[in-house]
Amino acid sequence: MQKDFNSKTDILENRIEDKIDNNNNLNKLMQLDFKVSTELAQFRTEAKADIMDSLDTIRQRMRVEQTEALGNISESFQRSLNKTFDLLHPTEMDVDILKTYDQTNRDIVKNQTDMIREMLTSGEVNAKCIVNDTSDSNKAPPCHRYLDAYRSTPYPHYIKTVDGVLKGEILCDTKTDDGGWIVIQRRTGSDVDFYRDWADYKNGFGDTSGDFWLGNDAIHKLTVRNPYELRIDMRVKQQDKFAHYTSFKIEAESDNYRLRLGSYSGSIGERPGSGLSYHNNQQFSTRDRDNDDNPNSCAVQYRGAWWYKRCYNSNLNGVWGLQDTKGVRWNTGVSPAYPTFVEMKIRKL
Ligand SMILES: [Ca+2]
Repeated sequence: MQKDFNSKTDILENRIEDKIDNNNNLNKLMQLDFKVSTELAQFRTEAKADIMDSLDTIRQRMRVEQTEALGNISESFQRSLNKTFDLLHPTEMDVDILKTYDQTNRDIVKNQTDMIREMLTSGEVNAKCIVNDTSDSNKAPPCHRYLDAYRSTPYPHYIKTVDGVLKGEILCDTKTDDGGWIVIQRRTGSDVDFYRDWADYKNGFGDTSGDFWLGNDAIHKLTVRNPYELRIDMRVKQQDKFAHYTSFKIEAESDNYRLRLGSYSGSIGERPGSGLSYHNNQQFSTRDRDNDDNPNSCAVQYRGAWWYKRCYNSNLNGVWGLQDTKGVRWNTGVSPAYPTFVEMKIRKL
Protein backbone atom coordinates (compact mmCIF):
# COMPACT_ATOMS: atom_id res chain seq x y z
CA MET A 1 0.00 0.00 0.00
CA GLN A 2 2.66 2.38 1.05
CA LYS A 3 4.53 1.43 -2.03
CA ASP A 4 1.63 2.31 -4.23
CA PHE A 5 1.21 5.55 -2.41
CA ASN A 6 4.83 6.43 -2.89
CA SER A 7 4.68 5.47 -6.44
CA LYS A 8 1.66 7.67 -7.01
CA THR A 9 3.34 10.45 -5.09
CA ASP A 10 6.30 10.19 -7.33
CA ILE A 11 4.11 10.30 -10.32
CA LEU A 12 2.36 13.37 -9.02
CA GLU A 13 5.63 15.00 -8.13
CA ASN A 14 6.87 14.27 -11.58
CA ARG A 15 3.76 15.66 -13.04
CA ILE A 16 4.04 18.75 -10.86
CA GLU A 17 7.61 19.15 -11.89
CA ASP A 18 6.59 18.70 -15.46
CA LYS A 19 3.88 21.24 -14.89
CA ILE A 20 6.39 23.62 -13.34
CA ASP A 21 8.73 23.00 -16.22
CA ASN A 22 5.97 23.62 -18.61
CA ASN A 23 5.06 26.80 -16.77
CA ASN A 24 8.65 27.86 -16.84
CA ASN A 25 8.86 27.08 -20.47
CA LEU A 26 5.64 28.93 -21.03
CA ASN A 27 6.99 31.91 -19.12
CA LYS A 28 10.15 31.77 -21.16
CA LEU A 29 8.13 31.56 -24.32
CA MET A 30 5.98 34.46 -23.22
CA GLN A 31 9.06 36.47 -22.33
CA LEU A 32 10.57 35.55 -25.62
CA ASP A 33 7.39 36.48 -27.40
CA PHE A 34 7.32 39.79 -25.57
CA LYS A 35 10.93 40.38 -26.43
CA VAL A 36 10.34 39.54 -30.06
CA SER A 37 7.25 41.69 -30.09
CA THR A 38 9.14 44.54 -28.53
CA GLU A 39 12.01 44.14 -30.91
CA LEU A 40 9.61 43.90 -33.80
CA ALA A 41 7.84 47.02 -32.67
CA GLN A 42 11.17 48.75 -32.24
CA PHE A 43 12.28 47.43 -35.59
CA ARG A 44 9.07 48.64 -37.15
CA THR A 45 9.49 52.04 -35.58
CA GLU A 46 13.11 52.22 -36.66
CA ALA A 47 12.30 50.88 -40.10
CA LYS A 48 9.49 53.34 -40.44
CA ALA A 49 11.80 56.13 -39.40
CA ASP A 50 14.41 54.91 -41.84
CA ILE A 51 11.83 54.72 -44.59
CA MET A 52 10.56 58.15 -43.72
CA ASP A 53 14.11 59.42 -43.71
CA SER A 54 14.71 57.75 -47.02
CA LEU A 55 11.53 59.18 -48.38
CA ASP A 56 12.52 62.59 -47.13
CA THR A 57 15.92 62.15 -48.68
CA ILE A 58 14.35 61.03 -51.92
CA ARG A 59 11.92 63.93 -51.80
CA GLN A 60 14.73 66.34 -51.09
CA ARG A 61 16.83 64.88 -53.89
CA MET A 62 13.85 65.03 -56.19
CA ARG A 63 13.26 68.63 -55.24
CA VAL A 64 16.92 69.42 -55.82
CA GLU A 65 16.92 67.58 -59.10
CA GLN A 66 13.65 69.13 -60.13
CA THR A 67 14.98 72.54 -59.27
CA GLU A 68 18.19 71.80 -61.13
CA ALA A 69 16.25 70.40 -64.05
CA LEU A 70 13.97 73.40 -64.04
CA GLY A 71 17.00 75.59 -63.79
CA ASN A 72 18.59 73.77 -66.69
CA ILE A 73 15.39 73.94 -68.67
CA SER A 74 15.07 77.58 -67.82
CA GLU A 75 18.68 78.22 -68.83
CA SER A 76 18.18 76.20 -71.98
CA PHE A 77 14.98 78.09 -72.71
CA GLN A 78 16.75 81.34 -72.01
CA ARG A 79 19.56 80.30 -74.32
CA SER A 80 17.02 79.42 -76.96
CA LEU A 81 15.37 82.75 -76.43
CA ASN A 82 18.72 84.46 -76.73
CA LYS A 83 19.44 82.54 -79.88
CA THR A 84 16.03 83.45 -81.22
CA PHE A 85 16.72 87.07 -80.40
CA ASP A 86 20.12 86.73 -82.03
CA LEU A 87 18.40 85.28 -85.06
CA LEU A 88 15.69 87.89 -85.00
CA HIS A 89 18.15 90.71 -84.78
CA PRO A 90 19.81 89.99 -88.12
CA THR A 91 16.36 89.35 -89.54
CA GLU A 92 15.41 92.86 -88.53
CA MET A 93 18.62 94.00 -90.18
CA ASP A 94 17.68 91.92 -93.20
CA VAL A 95 14.29 93.54 -93.23
CA ASP A 96 16.02 96.92 -93.20
CA ILE A 97 18.35 95.75 -95.98
CA LEU A 98 15.38 94.40 -97.93
CA LYS A 99 13.54 97.67 -97.44
CA THR A 100 16.59 99.52 -98.74
CA TYR A 101 16.95 97.00 -101.59
CA ASP A 102 13.26 97.31 -102.40
CA GLN A 103 13.52 101.08 -102.41
CA THR A 104 16.61 100.86 -104.63
CA ASN A 105 14.71 98.60 -107.01
CA ARG A 106 11.78 100.97 -106.97
CA ASP A 107 14.14 103.81 -107.77
CA ILE A 108 15.71 101.81 -110.61
CA VAL A 109 12.31 100.85 -111.98
CA LYS A 110 11.14 104.45 -111.65
CA ASN A 111 14.27 105.71 -113.41
CA GLN A 112 13.83 103.13 -116.15
CA THR A 113 10.15 103.99 -116.45
CA ASP A 114 11.01 107.68 -116.67
CA MET A 115 13.69 106.89 -119.24
CA ILE A 116 11.29 104.76 -121.30
CA ARG A 117 8.63 107.47 -121.03
CA GLU A 118 11.19 110.01 -122.18
CA MET A 119 12.22 107.71 -125.02
CA LEU A 120 8.58 107.25 -126.01
CA THR A 121 7.94 110.97 -125.84
CA SER A 122 10.97 111.63 -128.00
CA GLY A 123 9.90 109.03 -130.53
CA GLU A 124 12.63 106.62 -129.53
CA VAL A 125 12.09 102.94 -130.15
CA ASN A 126 11.78 100.78 -127.11
CA ALA A 127 11.97 97.26 -128.29
CA LYS A 128 12.45 93.71 -127.19
CA CYS A 129 14.13 90.94 -129.09
CA ILE A 130 11.82 88.04 -129.86
CA VAL A 131 13.82 86.10 -132.40
CA ASN A 132 17.24 84.46 -132.58
CA ASP A 133 18.10 84.31 -128.92
CA THR A 134 15.50 84.46 -126.19
CA SER A 135 18.20 85.18 -123.61
CA ASP A 136 18.54 88.57 -125.24
CA SER A 137 14.91 89.36 -124.51
CA ASN A 138 15.65 91.76 -121.68
CA LYS A 139 18.36 93.67 -123.42
CA ALA A 140 17.99 97.05 -124.96
CA PRO A 141 16.80 97.49 -128.53
CA PRO A 142 19.39 96.40 -131.09
CA CYS A 143 18.45 98.94 -133.73
CA HIS A 144 20.88 101.50 -132.41
CA ARG A 145 24.38 101.31 -133.71
CA TYR A 146 25.97 102.59 -130.53
CA LEU A 147 24.93 99.50 -128.64
CA ASP A 148 28.08 97.45 -129.13
CA ALA A 149 26.47 94.39 -127.57
CA TYR A 150 24.39 93.96 -130.67
CA ARG A 151 27.17 94.16 -133.19
CA SER A 152 27.15 90.38 -133.45
CA THR A 153 23.36 90.02 -133.70
CA PRO A 154 22.41 88.02 -136.80
CA TYR A 155 20.83 89.88 -139.66
CA PRO A 156 17.99 89.93 -140.52
CA HIS A 157 17.07 90.54 -136.93
CA TYR A 158 13.53 91.07 -135.74
CA ILE A 159 12.51 93.00 -132.67
CA LYS A 160 9.07 93.47 -131.24
CA THR A 161 8.13 96.95 -130.19
CA VAL A 162 6.35 97.53 -126.93
CA ASP A 163 5.73 101.22 -127.22
CA GLY A 164 3.19 103.45 -128.83
CA VAL A 165 5.39 104.51 -131.72
CA LEU A 166 5.82 101.25 -133.57
CA LYS A 167 3.36 98.42 -133.31
CA GLY A 168 4.32 94.81 -133.74
CA GLU A 169 7.59 93.60 -135.17
CA ILE A 170 10.17 95.73 -136.84
CA LEU A 171 13.14 94.56 -138.83
CA CYS A 172 16.64 95.62 -137.88
CA ASP A 173 19.64 95.59 -140.13
CA THR A 174 22.39 94.88 -137.62
CA LYS A 175 25.20 94.34 -140.12
CA THR A 176 25.25 96.97 -142.83
CA ASP A 177 27.62 99.84 -142.04
CA ASP A 178 27.87 98.78 -138.37
CA GLY A 179 24.14 98.08 -138.13
CA GLY A 180 21.57 99.94 -136.08
CA TRP A 181 19.16 100.38 -138.97
CA ILE A 182 15.38 100.21 -138.72
CA VAL A 183 14.14 98.86 -142.04
CA ILE A 184 11.14 100.89 -143.24
CA GLN A 185 10.65 99.26 -146.62
CA ARG A 186 11.58 95.93 -148.14
CA ARG A 187 11.10 94.50 -151.62
CA THR A 188 12.28 91.01 -152.44
CA GLY A 189 9.44 89.52 -154.48
CA SER A 190 5.91 89.82 -155.78
CA ASP A 191 4.03 88.28 -152.85
CA VAL A 192 3.05 91.62 -151.36
CA ASP A 193 1.10 94.08 -153.51
CA PHE A 194 2.45 97.64 -153.09
CA TYR A 195 -0.22 99.35 -155.19
CA ARG A 196 -2.26 100.38 -152.15
CA ASP A 197 -4.24 103.27 -150.76
CA TRP A 198 -3.46 106.07 -148.34
CA ALA A 199 -4.63 104.21 -145.23
CA ASP A 200 -2.38 101.22 -145.98
CA TYR A 201 0.67 103.42 -146.44
CA LYS A 202 -0.29 105.40 -143.34
CA ASN A 203 -0.55 102.31 -141.14
CA GLY A 204 1.90 100.04 -142.91
CA PHE A 205 1.41 96.64 -144.51
CA GLY A 206 3.15 93.41 -145.30
CA ASP A 207 5.27 91.32 -143.00
CA THR A 208 8.70 92.11 -141.58
CA SER A 209 9.82 88.57 -142.38
CA GLY A 210 9.09 89.35 -146.04
CA ASP A 211 8.17 92.50 -147.92
CA PHE A 212 6.56 95.44 -146.18
CA TRP A 213 6.07 99.16 -145.72
CA LEU A 214 6.56 100.13 -142.07
CA GLY A 215 3.95 102.88 -142.17
CA ASN A 216 4.10 106.63 -142.67
CA ASP A 217 2.77 107.40 -139.20
CA ALA A 218 5.49 105.31 -137.59
CA ILE A 219 8.22 106.75 -139.81
CA HIS A 220 6.99 110.24 -139.03
CA LYS A 221 6.88 109.62 -135.29
CA LEU A 222 10.41 108.22 -135.34
CA THR A 223 11.96 110.96 -137.46
CA VAL A 224 10.12 114.01 -136.20
CA ARG A 225 11.82 114.24 -132.80
CA ASN A 226 15.26 112.82 -133.53
CA PRO A 227 17.53 113.24 -136.53
CA TYR A 228 17.77 110.15 -138.70
CA GLU A 229 19.85 109.20 -141.73
CA LEU A 230 18.53 107.12 -144.62
CA ARG A 231 20.15 104.33 -146.52
CA ILE A 232 18.69 102.45 -149.47
CA ASP A 233 20.31 99.13 -150.28
CA MET A 234 19.58 97.79 -153.74
CA ARG A 235 20.73 94.89 -155.85
CA VAL A 236 21.11 95.81 -159.48
CA LYS A 237 22.32 93.32 -162.07
CA GLN A 238 23.71 91.03 -159.36
CA GLN A 239 25.59 93.87 -157.74
CA ASP A 240 24.97 95.44 -154.34
CA LYS A 241 24.45 99.17 -154.56
CA PHE A 242 23.33 101.76 -152.08
CA ALA A 243 22.25 105.34 -151.72
CA HIS A 244 22.84 107.21 -148.49
CA TYR A 245 21.29 110.50 -147.34
CA THR A 246 22.74 112.48 -144.47
CA SER A 247 19.33 113.18 -143.01
CA PHE A 248 15.80 111.89 -143.42
CA LYS A 249 12.46 112.96 -142.05
CA ILE A 250 8.84 112.86 -143.12
CA GLU A 251 6.39 115.44 -141.86
CA ALA A 252 3.02 114.72 -140.26
CA GLU A 253 -0.05 113.42 -142.09
CA SER A 254 -1.43 116.97 -142.00
CA ASP A 255 1.43 117.82 -144.38
CA ASN A 256 0.90 114.59 -146.31
CA TYR A 257 4.11 113.04 -145.00
CA ARG A 258 6.28 115.54 -146.84
CA LEU A 259 9.84 114.29 -147.45
CA ARG A 260 12.86 116.09 -145.93
CA LEU A 261 16.10 114.71 -147.27
CA GLY A 262 19.80 115.44 -146.77
CA SER A 263 22.72 115.05 -149.16
CA TYR A 264 23.33 111.96 -151.26
CA SER A 265 26.36 109.69 -151.30
CA GLY A 266 26.61 106.07 -152.38
CA SER A 267 27.30 103.61 -155.17
CA ILE A 268 23.96 103.46 -157.03
CA GLY A 269 24.82 106.61 -158.89
CA GLU A 270 22.59 109.59 -158.40
CA ARG A 271 23.31 112.60 -160.43
CA PRO A 272 21.99 115.91 -159.07
CA GLY A 273 18.25 115.95 -159.43
CA SER A 274 17.93 112.20 -159.92
CA GLY A 275 17.23 109.25 -157.64
CA LEU A 276 15.45 110.23 -154.43
CA SER A 277 16.92 113.70 -154.20
CA TYR A 278 14.51 114.70 -156.93
CA HIS A 279 11.65 114.07 -154.49
CA ASN A 280 12.97 116.20 -151.66
CA ASN A 281 10.28 118.39 -150.08
CA GLN A 282 7.48 116.57 -151.96
CA GLN A 283 4.33 115.28 -150.30
CA PHE A 284 3.42 111.61 -150.34
CA SER A 285 0.84 110.40 -152.89
CA THR A 286 -1.10 107.18 -153.21
CA ARG A 287 -3.58 105.93 -155.80
CA ASP A 288 -6.41 107.60 -153.82
CA ARG A 289 -4.50 110.76 -152.75
CA ASP A 290 -2.91 112.87 -155.44
CA ASN A 291 -0.47 115.30 -153.84
CA ASP A 292 2.02 115.48 -156.73
CA ASP A 293 2.95 118.36 -159.06
CA ASN A 294 1.63 116.57 -162.14
CA PRO A 295 -1.83 117.35 -163.62
CA ASN A 296 -2.43 113.63 -163.54
CA SER A 297 -1.99 111.17 -160.70
CA CYS A 298 1.56 109.84 -160.76
CA ALA A 299 0.61 107.11 -158.27
CA VAL A 300 -2.09 105.77 -160.57
CA GLN A 301 -0.02 106.31 -163.72
CA TYR A 302 3.02 104.47 -162.35
CA ARG A 303 1.25 102.02 -160.07
CA GLY A 304 3.01 103.02 -156.87
CA ALA A 305 2.99 105.31 -153.86
CA TRP A 306 5.79 107.84 -153.42
CA TRP A 307 6.76 111.43 -152.91
CA TYR A 308 5.87 112.02 -156.55
CA LYS A 309 6.66 115.32 -158.23
CA ARG A 310 6.24 115.39 -162.04
CA CYS A 311 6.41 112.40 -161.62
CA TYR A 312 9.54 110.57 -160.43
CA ASN A 313 13.19 109.65 -160.58
CA SER A 314 12.68 106.78 -158.21
CA ASN A 315 9.67 104.50 -157.88
CA LEU A 316 10.66 101.92 -155.29
CA ASN A 317 7.03 101.07 -154.42
CA GLY A 318 6.25 100.27 -158.06
CA VAL A 319 5.17 96.94 -159.51
CA TRP A 320 7.58 94.12 -158.82
CA GLY A 321 9.11 92.47 -161.84
CA LEU A 322 8.23 95.14 -164.44
CA GLN A 323 11.17 96.61 -166.27
CA ASP A 324 9.35 99.73 -167.38
CA THR A 325 8.09 102.99 -165.88
CA LYS A 326 5.57 101.15 -163.67
CA GLY A 327 8.26 98.93 -162.22
CA VAL A 328 10.52 99.19 -159.20
CA ARG A 329 12.87 101.66 -160.75
CA TRP A 330 15.74 104.04 -159.92
CA ASN A 331 16.83 106.72 -162.36
CA THR A 332 20.51 107.31 -161.87
CA GLY A 333 20.58 110.14 -164.32
CA VAL A 334 22.41 107.96 -166.83
CA SER A 335 20.26 104.89 -167.22
CA PRO A 336 17.34 103.46 -165.24
CA ALA A 337 18.07 100.68 -162.80
CA TYR A 338 15.58 97.96 -161.90
CA PRO A 339 16.60 96.62 -158.51
CA THR A 340 15.84 92.99 -157.69
CA PHE A 341 16.20 93.74 -154.00
CA VAL A 342 15.42 96.91 -152.07
CA GLU A 343 15.70 97.84 -148.42
CA MET A 344 15.06 101.35 -147.19
CA LYS A 345 16.39 101.81 -143.68
CA ILE A 346 16.83 104.63 -141.20
CA ARG A 347 19.22 105.09 -138.33
CA LYS A 348 19.23 107.57 -135.53
CA LEU A 349 22.11 110.01 -135.84
CA1 LIG B 1 -1.53 115.28 -159.68
